[in-house]
Amino acid sequence: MSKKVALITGVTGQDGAYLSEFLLKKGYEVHGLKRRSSLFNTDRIDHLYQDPHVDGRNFFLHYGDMTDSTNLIRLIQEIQPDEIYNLAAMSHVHVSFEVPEYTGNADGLGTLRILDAVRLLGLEKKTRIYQASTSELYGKVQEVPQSETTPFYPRSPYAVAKMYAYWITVNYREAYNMYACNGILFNHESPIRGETFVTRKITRAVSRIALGLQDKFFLGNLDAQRDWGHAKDYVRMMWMILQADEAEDWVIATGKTTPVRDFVKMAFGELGITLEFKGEGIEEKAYVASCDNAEFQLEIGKEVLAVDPKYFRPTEVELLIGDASKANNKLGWTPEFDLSDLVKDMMKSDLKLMQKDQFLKTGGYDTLNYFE
Ligand code: NDP
Ligand code: GDR
Repeated sequence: MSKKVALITGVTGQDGAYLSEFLLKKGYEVHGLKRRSSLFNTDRIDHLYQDPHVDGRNFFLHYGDMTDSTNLIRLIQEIQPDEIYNLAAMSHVHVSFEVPEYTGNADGLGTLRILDAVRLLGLEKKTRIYQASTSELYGKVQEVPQSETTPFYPRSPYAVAKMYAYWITVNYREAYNMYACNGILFNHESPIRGETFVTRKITRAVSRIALGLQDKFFLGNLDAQRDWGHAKDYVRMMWMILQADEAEDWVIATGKTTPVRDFVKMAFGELGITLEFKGEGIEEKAYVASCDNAEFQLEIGKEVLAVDPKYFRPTEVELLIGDASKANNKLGWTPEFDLSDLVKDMMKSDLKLMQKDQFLKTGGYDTLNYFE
């Protein structure tokens, strides 16, 4: 049997990297769409790179952009994928308030461009499409836990763009009998999560504070509650969705929710540090209450966290908790990682990364000034 061919948009992102690894292990030929940027943007997939001069490659990168239809049509024509995983997006909810039109173009219309390219090229019967939908669609709380039947109420330009993407995927499935599915994924994180999402911002800052590289850090809404899973479990489900007999839409979540504040406590807890939170709203702060680890010289009573309203969003999504029983019952999906495994994995990796920074600092190699 010939190899299956997959195209992953957003291959340089967190999920793109894990999914590439997963599909390569399954024997796929994997093609990834990456943007041209003035700095290298392939850190997460550099370990998968294969020398173009060597025969038998199964991982290929192509320049492209979700805002460029001609590029997408040409690539899909050349690649003739059996499966497309549409993961590319301007994925930061807060930033989408700053760049709403671009977000609509890349995240909303970008999805249409993929679907329509498949239709134009007559690949409706060959190519299966996975659309990276999101729990942000639920937005303002209508019911908990949120499932495939919960009504949507998007609360950001990002979520509104993703709502267009969700429905255009359903529409193309119904109108043209295409195999196109939405995975409505709740937040999923990992050691390679983007540094400006809250979990990674926390694990990086906690590691730096413990090592004395930073004094304190600032967050926004500490009360927001998220259903956090591990990206490794979630990319497995993306693949399972496209192997199902019927094209359908699926919620993927752990079914447990946790406030941002508790994630902070868990991250410090990994290093044997406990915190005391005092004050309310924008006055809330966290102080070191105890430190059981002799490796870290943290003074008891030291302020390590404060709230900065600049991280508040104009409209917030307060509570997300997903009900993945459909995926569980029909596809047999259950997550292997729980939140404490996730925090452990992220803290282990960020502590190591920051120890490397500390080492460079001690050696005097941390400040290379190109402009001297
Ligand atoms: P990341 O932000 O880590 O990755 C996004 C990817 O999209 C990057 O490869 C980025 O490229 C690429 N990209 C952005 N804009 C464009 C564009 N205009 N053209 C081509 N590529 C573009 O996101 P995640 O991996 O975390 O998420 C993957 C997808 O799943 C996204 O669509 C996200 O919205 C969605 N999602 C994520 C969830 C999560 O918790 N992680 C939950 C639910 C949905 P570059 O590296 O150059 O920036
Ligand atoms: P989210 O993730 O908006 O859920 O979108 P993010 O980690 O950015 O925020 C989660 C919650 O934490 C609160 N928060 C902060 N967030 C950030 N980024 N920075 C802070 O300093 C901070 N302080 C508090 C936020 O207000 C929010 O309530 C992610 C993305 O991956 C989307 O692409 C994806 O669709 C959804 O998850 C599911």
